[in-house]
Amino acid sequence: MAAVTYEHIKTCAQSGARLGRLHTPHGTVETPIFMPVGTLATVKTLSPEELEDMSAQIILANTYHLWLRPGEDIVKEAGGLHKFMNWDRPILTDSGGFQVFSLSERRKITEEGVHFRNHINGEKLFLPPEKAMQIQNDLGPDVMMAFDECPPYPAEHSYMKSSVERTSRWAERCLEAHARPEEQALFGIVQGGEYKDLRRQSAEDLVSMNFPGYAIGGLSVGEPKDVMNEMLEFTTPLLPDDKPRYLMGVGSADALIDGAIRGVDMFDCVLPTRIARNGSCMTSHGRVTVRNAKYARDFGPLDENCNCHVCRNYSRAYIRHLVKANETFGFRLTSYHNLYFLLELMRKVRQAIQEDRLLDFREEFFEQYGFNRP
Ligand code: PRF
Ligand code: ZN
Repeated sequence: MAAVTYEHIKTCAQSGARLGRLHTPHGTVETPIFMPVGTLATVKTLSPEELEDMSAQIILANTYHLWLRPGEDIVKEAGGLHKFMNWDRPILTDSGGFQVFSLSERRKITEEGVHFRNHINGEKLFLPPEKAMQIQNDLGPDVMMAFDECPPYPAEHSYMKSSVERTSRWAERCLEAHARPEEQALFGIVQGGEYKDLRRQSAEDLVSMNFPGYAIGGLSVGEPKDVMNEMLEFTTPLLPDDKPRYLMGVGSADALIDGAIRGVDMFDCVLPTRIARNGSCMTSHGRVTVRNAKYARDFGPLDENCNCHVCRNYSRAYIRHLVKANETFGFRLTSYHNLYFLLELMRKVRQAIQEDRLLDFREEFFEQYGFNRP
């Protein structure tokens, strides 16, 4: 029995979006789902108890960061990530490839793996696919990710082709090196940038390797929204219906809805927690930048349509004051609200799929959010 299985419940008759469940060793996740990012085994500013309180079902952590500190050996000795951080719901870890590319300078990609410098102390490091698997086996998440290359946008077709082929060879090496397929699922990552022929090649290569789930990588890297939607529309039908699909690094409200409509089941992004630390809040009427002077005497909630603990108890004026004074509590409040907002959005998306009305929901949501304004 595979460590993680996907149960398809129904397809939305109006939009084609999928409603399902992901069964993992740490419980079941309802899909489509948004996964809060806890890079260093903490979702910045929030406790696991608060995450449970807002009904977070699965969180993400990063191989690269936990390898550098505290080191996967320490996490393993603690009994794995779940015990180490006191979170007993599902965890997914990203493989480190993307983080190496986005954080470190002077990296060199070879067939063997990636040579780069530690972004904290400049020390020389080497990360091959086998090491990314060993680290993730030691960290012990429910879902681990294959080691891939996510080239920058735009990239030449010729470069992208050799990159996709290398990512397929690395995927084989990941499967080979994975020590605990009975306890941890390993997902493959489709690349290919904006090139349909390469997306097809990548998807076919990976599907032939029979992963228990597939991610779509290499999107949301600076391409226009239409390109991302077109690539999703092209790629998801190439993936098996009985396996979960995960769109990596996407977390804006509009992209979550548009991704679900194109058959995506899982999403993650630092966006809600990152913008929270600038005092930016996601609301049913679009972004609210609470630092703005116009909220100085606004004693209403961040979002009058939000039922979160923050919106029920704290005002825009108070949160603005805390954020402007750089008080930690302010960032906790904005982070809590933003994650609650996206988790609640996904709950509404699942309900709309259940009721075969996700396109109607999209219209209503976008109208209020401000996307449809001329
Ligand atoms: N690959 C991996 N992690 C990722 C990405 C990817 O392509 C992206 C792209 N948006 C985010 N995170 N391994
Ligand atoms: Zn709220």
